[in-house]
Amino acid sequence: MSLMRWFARKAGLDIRSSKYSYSEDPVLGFTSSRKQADRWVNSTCGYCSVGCGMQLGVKDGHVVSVRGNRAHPVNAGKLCPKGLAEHYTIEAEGRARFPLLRKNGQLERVNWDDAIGTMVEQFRAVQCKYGPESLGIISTGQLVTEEFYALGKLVQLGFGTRNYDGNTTLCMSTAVAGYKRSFGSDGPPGAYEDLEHADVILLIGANVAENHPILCTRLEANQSKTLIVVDPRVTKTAMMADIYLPVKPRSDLALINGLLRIVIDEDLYDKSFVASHTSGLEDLRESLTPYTLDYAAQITGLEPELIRKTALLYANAKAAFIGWTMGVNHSTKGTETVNAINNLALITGNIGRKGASPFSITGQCNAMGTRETGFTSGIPGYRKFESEMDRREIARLWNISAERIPTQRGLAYPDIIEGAVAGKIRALWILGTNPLVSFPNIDVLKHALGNLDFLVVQDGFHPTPTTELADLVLPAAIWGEKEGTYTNSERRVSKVNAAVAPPAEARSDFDIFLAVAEHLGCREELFPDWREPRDAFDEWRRVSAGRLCDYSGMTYELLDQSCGVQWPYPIGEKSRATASRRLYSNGQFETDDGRARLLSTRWEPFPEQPNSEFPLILNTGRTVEHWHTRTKTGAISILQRMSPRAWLEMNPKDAQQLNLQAHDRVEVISARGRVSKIELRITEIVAPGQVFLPFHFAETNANQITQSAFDPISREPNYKQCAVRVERSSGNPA
Ligand SMILES: Nc1nc2c(c(=O)[nH]1)N[C@H]1C(S)=C(S)[C@@H](COP(=O)(O)OP(=O)(O)OC[C@H]3O[C@@H](n4cnc5c(=O)[nH]c(N)nc54)[C@H](O)[C@@H]3O)O[C@H]1N2
Ligand SMILES: Nc1nc2c(c(=O)[nH]1)N[C@H]1C(S)=C(S)[C@@H](COP(=O)(O)OP(=O)(O)OC[C@H]3O[C@@H](n4cnc5c(=O)[nH]c(N)nc54)[C@H](O)[C@@H]3O)O[C@H]1N2
Ligand code: SF4
Ligand SMILES: [Mo]
Repeated sequence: MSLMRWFARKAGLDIRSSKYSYSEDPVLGFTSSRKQADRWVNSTCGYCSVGCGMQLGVKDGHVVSVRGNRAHPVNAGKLCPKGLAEHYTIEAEGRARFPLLRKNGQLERVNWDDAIGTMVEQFRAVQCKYGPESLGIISTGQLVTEEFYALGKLVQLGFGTRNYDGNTTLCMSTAVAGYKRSFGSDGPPGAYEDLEHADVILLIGANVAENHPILCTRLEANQSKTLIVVDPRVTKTAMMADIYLPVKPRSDLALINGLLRIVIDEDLYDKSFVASHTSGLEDLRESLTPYTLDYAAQITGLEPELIRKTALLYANAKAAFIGWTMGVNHSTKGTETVNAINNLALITGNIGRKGASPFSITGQCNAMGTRETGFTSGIPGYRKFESEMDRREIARLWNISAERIPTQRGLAYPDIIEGAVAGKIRALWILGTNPLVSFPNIDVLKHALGNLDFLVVQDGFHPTPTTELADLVLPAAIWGEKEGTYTNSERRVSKVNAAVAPPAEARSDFDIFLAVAEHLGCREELFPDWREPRDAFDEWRRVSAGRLCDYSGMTYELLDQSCGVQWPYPIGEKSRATASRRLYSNGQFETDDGRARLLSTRWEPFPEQPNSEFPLILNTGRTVEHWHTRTKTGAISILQRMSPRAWLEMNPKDAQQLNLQAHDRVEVISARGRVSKIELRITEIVAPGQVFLPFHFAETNANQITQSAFDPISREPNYKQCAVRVERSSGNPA
């Protein structure tokens, strides 16, 4: 049975028909006639970065159903369980409806004018007293691109602080840093279509079957591929593999360096590509000296023959694709691992061609949008803070003095939190993220937030663990209630449209930013004549013109008609709007000399190795039914029923040694804290010595026990390994 059918059966849904309907609505008990929409609004899914096209069915001012858009090139009408139930988020319980200000310890309703007036007054007071950079902003990958573009200008030019980052640093910053180092710019080079054309597909630390389910349909469509999956856990994706490599945790860098050495030693590399389009081969070759087959086998725990077979398959492929996600990024060696992946693609010439690409599979629906237009770790349009030319160019486009553009980035997310602990960050604006569940080692975060003079949280839901701590809660419109664009993992820009108005007094983030700018007195300067997202999009088209992420040829109308267009799409582009586009097809990279860099990397053991007190390695991650901190999916009963609570996966050998039985309630304890009363699943999905806990559940929060260890280059947390022990909970029947 195909994975999609398996999901559908589990969810009781018919995914084959784009006009699927529940015979009986499993949540509300509607009959299908009650769900028959009067009109359909085209949009794009607001969960993951696959970016499926969908249509929202509206009846009497309510979104009563969704269906996949058959005309959309990404998903051709299919949706995964979260997408199929997405309309329930709009009227879910717990939507934020009114601005709330803390008075005498209680959050009380205020009007918008008072809310934003207070916010601006408090932020300004803190900045006057402690300096402009005492204000921090932590944003997200889940707004529309137009909002990201507006927010960057508002923060850097309006508030004048560089200490601005997002939850993307918990997620994709490693891929971004890796791309910049290897290719001179951010930007995933390939296209989804490559999954159908590659003859070898290597997936490293990417569980697409749970987390990017609609990409599995591409894998299934490619009958002649060899699929190789690298993951310490036998995931649903691993179960689809032709070759499964059960690596020891965080040994990927040793594996890839081992593969690189075989390819070079056995003369299997693409000499002409390397000579014409790369630099650094000799240093790379030298750095690989330690990575003999035996050494790689010892570090990874894999059979030497399996490693060699993988190297030969990859190097001899006509077109090879390497996809990776959080198994790589969530690591203090993440950026180096991405560079090693890029090295492997480069020396075999597997980039810029049909089927051939190194490819970070993005996480959130619009993490790409903030990477392109955001003003956090770079200047909009993949411009660099360090480049005087870039600063001058953007200043000219914005008609401001170049001195106002920072010459280097401010603090990254974990450093903003550290700054608050140290009393340097005194006010914080958190939007579209729920760090009280998602940030590692959350006791540090709680300490940081407790130190603040003023905390603003802007979210579509309230209460959440984070809004509950706010001094001011700003209620935001969510997906289905606002207009703009998302960019998916393959750089496809798709339109997002409003089907209904936000609840009560909630406003779109875009409108909130304009109102804040108005109070700050910089609206006319930063957002001249802006009324709606389209105005931001039109300015962004001009600002991106000539850059790698060139939008200048796109219009809202074109995006609506063609169901999404991949960038670069410069003005006057001749090819079909929907054609697949790849980066670096001409062998020209974004570095000064136009060559991609082959970079030396070094494997190291992960921080916090298991020891006698904490003998097990904790891995954390996701399940198909839930989205992150469950503000949305926790409120949708069909998804909640399929996956109601957290569980801990443990190998039968460890369970036997600890005298634990299936379904026992257990405690998971690290040097930082404990998570209590988790249901035990005894399964060979995890190897002996390792356990796995999903991080979706605030009640049993995995980040109570994860550690504060960050990649030195990208600042991304090492979420995937820390040392723990497991005990039976008290009061549990033995
Ligand atoms: N259903 C669902 N889908 C989602 C999301 C969601 O919350 N729910 N979130 C979205 C977001 S923002 C993201 S970033 C993506 C994340 O998508 P994924 O990266 O696929 O998600 P994870 O489950 O966090 O981790 C992936 C895999 O990394 C493996 N791993 C752990 N340690 C190692 C290691 O040392 N080496 C290797 N090779 N693998 C390792 C884990 O066992 C796990 O199977 O999903 C997106 N899609
Ligand atoms: N242990 C462990 N921790 C992890 C991970 C892991 O694998 N293991 N994964 C990490 C990764 S990759 C990620 S991406 C993060 C995700 O972590 P978070 O970003 O904290 O997770 P979400 O639940 O997606 O939070 C998004 C918030 O935005 C709100 N929201 C939704 N739409 C809108 C909108 O349009 N406007 C506004 N203003 N708000 C909106 C939602 O209600 C929600 O509260 O978690 C990280 N944490
Ligand atoms: S695969 Fe991702 S984009 Fe597609 S329906 Fe599922 S959650 Fe939405
Ligand atoms: Mo993510």
